[in-house]
Amino acid sequence: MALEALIFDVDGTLANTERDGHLVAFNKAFKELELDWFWTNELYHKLLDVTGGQLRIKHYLKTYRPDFECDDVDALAKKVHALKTKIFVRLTSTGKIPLRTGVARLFSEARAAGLRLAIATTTTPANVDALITHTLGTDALNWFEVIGAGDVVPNLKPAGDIYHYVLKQMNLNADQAIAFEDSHNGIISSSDAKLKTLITVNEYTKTHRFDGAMAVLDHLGEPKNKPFTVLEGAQTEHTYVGIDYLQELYAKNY
Ligand code: XBP
Ligand code: MG
Repeated sequence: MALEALIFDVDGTLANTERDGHLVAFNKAFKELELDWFWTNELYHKLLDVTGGQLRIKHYLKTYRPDFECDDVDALAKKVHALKTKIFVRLTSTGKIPLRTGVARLFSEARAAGLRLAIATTTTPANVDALITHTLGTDALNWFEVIGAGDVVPNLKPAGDIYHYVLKQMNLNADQAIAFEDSHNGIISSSDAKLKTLITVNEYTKTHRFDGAMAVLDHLGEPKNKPFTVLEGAQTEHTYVGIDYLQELYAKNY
């Protein structure tokens, strides 16, 4: 078998969308709808255990606001979430949600090397389209053979559904691909589909457990001036995630 494809999570992996985008958008939506809710960064860190914006809102109400009176929590969560998505999409066009270190470079190296690319995320499809378009250009949507997002599958991460879906769409076995994730829920999901996973942590996930990861890095690194640090896994001579490093990981792990 040979490495054929790279499958990327979005939130926290391609960009710090949670801190720079989703949290900001949630709070703006609450304000616009005159709800007396405000999520601090500290609270949001905890709320991230629950994936999916609507489920996160409902979890918040149940756990932190049992006093809040509402006849139809599902309808309210849907309404708040729809507005939050609009705000998030708007935010992506301001340039305030940049891609993480090394992401754009890795996409272009992977394309040049003939690797197939895909996305596997639990976020709303409109968010992915907007982020990719505004950071890489409209044409970049075509770089991804499959964009598996949100509700195309019944169960969000940590369930493995979205990775199973993407592999099936690409007609690939797990041992032909590598997954890129940033969180515990993410690697539980990719591992369920038997994918080996490379982790780049962020401020919300640096204390997570990543059992079974090929390596845990602080970021993907850049060749000239920004080497990555290996936080867990075998040390390497490589200083950034390029095709050679991925082939090294692939050979060691599959
Ligand atoms: C991402 C999420 C998402 C986003 C918001 O998890 O948890 O819920 O926070 O997206 P992962 P929506 O990175 O593991 O895919 O509000 O559109 O659901
Ligand atoms: Mg993520």
